[in-house]
Amino acid sequence: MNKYHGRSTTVLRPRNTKEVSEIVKHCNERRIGIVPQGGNTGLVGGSVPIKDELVISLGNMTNIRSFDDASGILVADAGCILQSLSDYLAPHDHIVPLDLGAKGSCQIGGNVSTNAGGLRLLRYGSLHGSVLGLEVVLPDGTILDQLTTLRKDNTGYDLKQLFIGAEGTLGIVTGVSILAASAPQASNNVMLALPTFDNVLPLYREVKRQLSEILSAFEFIDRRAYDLAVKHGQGRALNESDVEGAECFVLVETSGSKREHDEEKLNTLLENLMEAEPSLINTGVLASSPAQFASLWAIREGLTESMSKEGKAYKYDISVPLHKFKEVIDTTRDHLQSKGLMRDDAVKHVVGYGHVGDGNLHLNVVADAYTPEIESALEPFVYELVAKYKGSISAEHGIGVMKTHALPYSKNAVSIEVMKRIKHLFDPNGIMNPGKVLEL
Ligand code: 2HG
Ligand code: ZN
Repeated sequence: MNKYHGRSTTVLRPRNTKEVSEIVKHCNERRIGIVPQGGNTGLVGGSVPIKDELVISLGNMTNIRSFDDASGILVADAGCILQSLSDYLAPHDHIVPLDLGAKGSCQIGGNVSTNAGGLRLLRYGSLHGSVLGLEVVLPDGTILDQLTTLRKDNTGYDLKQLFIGAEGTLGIVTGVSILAASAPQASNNVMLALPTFDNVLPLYREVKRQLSEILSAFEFIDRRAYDLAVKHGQGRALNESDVEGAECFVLVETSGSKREHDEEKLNTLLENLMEAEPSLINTGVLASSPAQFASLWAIREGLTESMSKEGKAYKYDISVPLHKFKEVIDTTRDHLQSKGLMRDDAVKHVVGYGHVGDGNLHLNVVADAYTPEIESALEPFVYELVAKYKGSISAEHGIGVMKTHALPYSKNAVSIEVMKRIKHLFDPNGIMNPGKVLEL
């Protein structure tokens, strides 16, 4: 993000849980603040020190502890890179039930700690469901071993859930037990160009109805976001004639167990969509080869990088009702215009993309530079808009340091008070990722 900067002098890279425990115990006794760090791909500054905290990087802990190909249960060190886990599971016909654009560098411990959502949550659900157990070093150095490999374990408080999405404020996740999914035998995708945003919802209904159990992703990209991805060379652009007049795009993925069956369903879907009066889509580009499948995904997965290449991106990762996606983007743009901030390219673009199936919009405001004027025009404006629609100010990226002040837009006072009590119970000295999730 190039937005958050601390003044740490020290990074430690422990090789095993015992070393993490010893470091944390030492820090707790001396009241030294700690920032646990995975792949450092977060977007809200959760893994970046605020002051002079000690950074504990998990990157040296990369052992796969066990995998059972009958149950699909994988147990791995927190520092395993998501892509390496996928590569490990591939010959065993399994996949990690989580997929992100950052898969080449994000780590499973960070994914769990931030409760990362990603591109296939629609199909495989959230980590609150697929994580079966965790090993965590608590802020006093105690190792909490909850690394169970049981599908069912209904024995009182489910402690692991507290650490999923705690962003390292309650302890450091050092090991993860996760339920891998069977690898689909056939995957396909299609990029649909839509004449108007109003068609997204009816399209989603239709796609769900017709593709049913093989639908694995339904991603929304608005026109400006698509154009920026193309400009910055992400994936191969669709033909000019195919995208002419399109207001937005939807990338649909299917994952099933029989190619002919899935292809038949997809082709029938496309025919029905084209024949409908009025047609819900301008056109659909169906991947005809693994290379094209990857290229269509590259457009979607490359959006974040395109925003960064284009300028400084203010990112609002919000949950709002699906039919409000466009309104949120347009209202924000109008607001910045009325403040005179779209003049001289101070703000260059206001774009939206996201996970329709999860009601999660990524509103990106790309500016020439991060400035106090733009920030004060955006906040609390965007958060008030989200609160008005009873949405969430963070659908999947977490709170980090970016949104601690905005927590009350999504959580009531009683909830925040309970969160503070939990934080105090685990970390009475406040050494664990201080200033993240909850304000200092
Ligand atoms: C995505 O869905 C990520 O691509 C990043 O959550 C979102 O760049 C963003 O704002
Ligand atoms: Zn996302």
